[in-house]
Amino acid sequence: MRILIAGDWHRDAHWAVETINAAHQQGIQHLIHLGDLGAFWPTDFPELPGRDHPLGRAYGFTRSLADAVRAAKMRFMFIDGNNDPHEFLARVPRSRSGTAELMGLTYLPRGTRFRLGGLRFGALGGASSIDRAQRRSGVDWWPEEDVTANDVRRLGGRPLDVLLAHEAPSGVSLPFPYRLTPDDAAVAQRSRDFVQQALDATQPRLVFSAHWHQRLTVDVPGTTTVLHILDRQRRAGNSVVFDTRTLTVEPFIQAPAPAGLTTGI
Ligand SMILES: [Mn+2]
Repeated sequence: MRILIAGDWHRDAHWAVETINAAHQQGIQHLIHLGDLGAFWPTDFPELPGRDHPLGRAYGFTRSLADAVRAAKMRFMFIDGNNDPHEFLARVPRSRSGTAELMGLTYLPRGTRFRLGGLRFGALGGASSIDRAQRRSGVDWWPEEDVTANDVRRLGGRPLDVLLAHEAPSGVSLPFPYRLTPDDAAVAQRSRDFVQQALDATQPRLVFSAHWHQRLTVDVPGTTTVLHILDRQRRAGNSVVFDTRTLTVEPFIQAPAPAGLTTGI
């Protein structure tokens, strides 16, 4: 089975629709998104501010995404990043398998385990926003964004083949494209340490991360795990094709969008 893995779309409807359509054209029926998707953002539900689960009344990015996924008959799964509506996602009822089904999209809460293509997957979303000083709590930032010890506990220690995280494990040193204040660096380090703890406990063959807006493939020191970090939207390294049979990870070649493609905004 080939799975498209992507992350950090940041509510970019045009990019989302283009990527989903391109994957569909290439016969890919599964997409896993690594967070900072921005679906179910409060402003996509202007008629029902603060209400629970206003499904079917979404506008903007959430509408465009759900419509594209439905048209492509794709199975679309996502974990949370930092820039995701954590308060809303926490309230959505869970299915028996622990996922949350919303408008044809499947949210994988932190600690969710599932099987796909014969492999054992684990989900561990979350990260800290380095620009949180410019954001407003409950409007475009939620304090639940950071990875916690409880999240790691919920995931548990049984072995995994693939760990899906938004943040990158702390055992890998990254070339940071941003200047972090000491406070921000300390907060980011905590989330990264928790992802590393989950990695050490579950010993996956592969970890997919996002968040740092760069494309990297690196062996995690002291482990047999290979880490793939994906770039943000509108960059060549934003998505990869993961083959569950061969465990290979290939670049996703995305043809330019046809003229007149609607973004649905
Ligand atoms: Mn992020």
